Amino acid sequence: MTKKFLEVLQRIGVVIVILLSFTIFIATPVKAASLSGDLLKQPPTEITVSLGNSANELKYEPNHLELVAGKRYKLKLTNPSNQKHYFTAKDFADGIWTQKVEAGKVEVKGAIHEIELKPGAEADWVFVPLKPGKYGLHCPIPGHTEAGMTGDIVIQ
Ligand SMILES: [Cu+2]
Repeated sequence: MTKKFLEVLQRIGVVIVILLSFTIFIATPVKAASLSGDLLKQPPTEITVSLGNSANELKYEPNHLELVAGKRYKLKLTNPSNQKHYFTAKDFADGIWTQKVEAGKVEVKGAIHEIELKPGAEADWVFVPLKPGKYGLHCPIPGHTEAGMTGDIVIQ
């Protein structure tokens, strides 16, 4: 009698564990979906980065960014210099979720790995950092990286 009762209890225990596993399995994607819905309503933190400057120095201003994973950002890129520059940070781009890049009247949705700004151009990159780490940034135009057009982006 007692032995049988214990067996029944064990079976119920197993069923409860299985049910709990299913609940976690099913609940996780739903939670992620509502999280991203909330994120899109979150006003983005704006950060402006200048590619070069009006004195045509080969540098980013600022050249160090600190971001927090899971927050929404609008990175405002500008090029006040008289030559084109790139914002190239491929590993960083792999570690974020890009919502869109806006430039003029155009919005580009989805993953972006590199942005080129011609003289006087502006572009807004809206994204959510996901993967913590320290990532390099550079301008691959010959001579620019060597002249100091580099930076780093930290995701905490
Ligand atoms: Cu450059």
